[in-house]
Amino acid sequence: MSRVDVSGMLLRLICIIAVWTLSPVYAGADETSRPNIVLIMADDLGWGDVGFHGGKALTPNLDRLAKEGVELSQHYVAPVCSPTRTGLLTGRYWSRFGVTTPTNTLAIPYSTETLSSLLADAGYDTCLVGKWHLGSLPKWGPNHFGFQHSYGSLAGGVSPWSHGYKEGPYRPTWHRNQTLIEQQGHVTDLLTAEAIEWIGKREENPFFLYLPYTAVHLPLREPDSWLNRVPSGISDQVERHYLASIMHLDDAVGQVLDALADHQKIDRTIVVFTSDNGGSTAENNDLRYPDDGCPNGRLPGRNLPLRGQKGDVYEGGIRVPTVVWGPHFFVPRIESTPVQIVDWLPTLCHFADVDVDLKSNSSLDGSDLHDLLVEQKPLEPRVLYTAGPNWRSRAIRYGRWKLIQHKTSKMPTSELYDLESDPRETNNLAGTQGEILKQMQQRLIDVSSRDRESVVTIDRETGSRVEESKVAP
Ligand SMILES: [Ca+2]
Repeated sequence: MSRVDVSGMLLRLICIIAVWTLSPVYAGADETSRPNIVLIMADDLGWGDVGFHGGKALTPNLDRLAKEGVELSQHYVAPVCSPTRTGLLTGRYWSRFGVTTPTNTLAIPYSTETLSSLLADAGYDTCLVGKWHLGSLPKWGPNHFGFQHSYGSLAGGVSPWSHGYKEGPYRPTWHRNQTLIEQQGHVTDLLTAEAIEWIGKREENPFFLYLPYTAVHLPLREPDSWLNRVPSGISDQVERHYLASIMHLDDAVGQVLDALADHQKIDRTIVVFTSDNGGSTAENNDLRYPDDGCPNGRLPGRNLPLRGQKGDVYEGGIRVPTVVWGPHFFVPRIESTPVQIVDWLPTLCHFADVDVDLKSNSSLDGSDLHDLLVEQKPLEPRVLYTAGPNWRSRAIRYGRWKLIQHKTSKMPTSELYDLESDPRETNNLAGTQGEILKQMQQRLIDVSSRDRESVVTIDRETGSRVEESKVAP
């Protein structure tokens, strides 16, 4: 054997040992290894609000997840609430359902396969604790979409102590299994207690717990026990409640992790933490919500160094702090491949050994991130598409490039950014990169061609569902 052969063999041996020692123990999905899935979603938590991105609030539990897990440093969602939740549960762009704004009527057809229904059909125990916002009446609730147990707000954010939605037909919204209920307590504590109780009742079946908190959405009023932990140098009352709300949420995440450990479930569990859109600077004491004595003033949602905020298709509106954690599944690292909320359905189904057959199921928009997350295998180049509120702005990401197209009363206007060199979107290259602009505009036309293909039509007078139709975009 030549010297070259020997050194080649040695090199291969070293590589094999390195891969073997660095790889997690996860060895594919079989009946005994199908993981539990806990997907925690914050509401309006901005890129820069968390401790691991330099936020002012201490978030030791989220920081721990980021340190021990895979931080997805370019994870995109919709700029507002219901669209992100539509994308998460269907694996399809919210625009396919015509959903681009927060919506209180039924958002997706009953017949839609969802992450929850797919996992339930595969033998998972399924549960939603938190904010639904894909149909705010009990008849449109989460139990119709594969959740065996549900609890929380059928509508959007709620007042923290009286748990009501905005004035109008959707105000009574606090429910358990689509029956309206009344309870005492702070919304974050109630959701955490229900989640922990449900985890405690699990036996051998793998489970899917979807835990979308209402924190840190307005209106905020935190208990003294959390306000007292905010540094005294911060005097603005809304900021104090905002930071307390983040710490309260962080503590809730820690309690859920503790419950998983206490019940010997944590080794088999994958935890995903994300937010539904960027941070907000809206007025906290929105008078349309029940008066819970919330302080007046604007929220200090922090998306820095990214541009824009909730509602925008700029990075600050759609790029949110996201971690996937599971020491038995993933090697800790920062993964900067651009990924999107629609990817979780195919990805988590892969972990759960549920075949969604991406190749034949052309309606799905998400990609399977399993091999990226577990083996660090690169994804194929692809377009990520974001339709903003009321279609006023739409954006696509392809590789380093981002196109934003605004709909105006006169001419559509375009912005083009090179996110690799300009992640803050300060230098619009639409005027100087004509060829790239043309290619990106064509990609936007292509990806948006299936928009509105699964729209639920609601009779505005009766509020009843008329049809679930396929209409031309
Ligand atoms: Ca939100």
